[in-house]
Amino acid sequence: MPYAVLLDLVTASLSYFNKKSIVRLSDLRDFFFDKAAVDRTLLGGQNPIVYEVYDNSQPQSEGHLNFGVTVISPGKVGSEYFMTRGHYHTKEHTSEVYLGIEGEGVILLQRRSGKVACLPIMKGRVIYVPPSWAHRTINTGDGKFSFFYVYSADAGHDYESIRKSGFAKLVVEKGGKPEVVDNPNFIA
Ligand code: S6P
Ligand code: ZN
Repeated sequence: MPYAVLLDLVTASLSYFNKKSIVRLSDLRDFFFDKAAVDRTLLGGQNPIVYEVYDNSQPQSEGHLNFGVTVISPGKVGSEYFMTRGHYHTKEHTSEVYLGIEGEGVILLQRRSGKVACLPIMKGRVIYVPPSWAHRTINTGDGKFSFFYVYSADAGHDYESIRKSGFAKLVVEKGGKPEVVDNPNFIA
């Protein structure tokens, strides 16, 4: 059935969602560059929430759209800002739209050829993620970074390619500012 939800554009909260995911530092060990820094934090007894996803998940079939809000906490692992795992869609011809709601961040995009793009996201900015581009979002600010997304419900998520090869670029803090640098561990 058709339905409506409210998206609070100040608090970035949805009045309704049917799936909530909480992703902690321990879930992201393979994705951050500085694994020793991840281990130090975990061994110190801390396992912070890096991001949460509030999803309106539809039947996983062609024609449906999933939509929701992702909230990334502020923080860093070594010099690398808190971020999502990032993924290609399993159905590579599917695309996605992001809308910035709160805070500051960037979206890192990458094709399998190694071609990359990096676009800032802030309140009101709409980003189009075309087919075949992997995407990862990164919180480069001091507060929460939240955005709305919508994508094909049957897209699927290929996290393994990113787990193995990483992104060609890292977003790190240098001299108090975000900088996009080459990832020495990237496997083309
Ligand atoms: C799904 C869409 C977002 C992300 C979310 C978390 O296609 O791009 O909902 O799932 O931002 O990122 P990730 O990479 O851990 O799925
Ligand atoms: Zn996606």
